[in-house]
Amino acid sequence: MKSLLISAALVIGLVGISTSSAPASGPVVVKITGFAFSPATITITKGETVEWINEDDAPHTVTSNTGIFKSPTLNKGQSFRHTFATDGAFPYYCTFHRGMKATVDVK
Ligand SMILES: [Cu+2]
Repeated sequence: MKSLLISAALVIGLVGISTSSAPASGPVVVKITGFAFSPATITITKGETVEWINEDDAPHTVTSNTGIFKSPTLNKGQSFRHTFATDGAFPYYCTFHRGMKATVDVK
């Protein structure tokens, strides 16, 4: 009985966290596929979160040209998120494949 109460408390706690921190619309997804970011240019609203998902067999990174975000190495199926708090254009690339370039425009 005691463990049941603890489990219930944990579930309520998790629900509380997810409803208070998750934006209503969820992250904007950019896929990494075929050695490219897709779509390469996205426009989002300030405060939104972008989630990059690597669908390639090769490892990639999501690395800001100006250092404001920097993912670890993403293997197939792994993802990385960044929330953009200020407006502007944020170019980024993959450290393993310098030809992989893309931009997040925040309005
Ligand atoms: Cu890459």
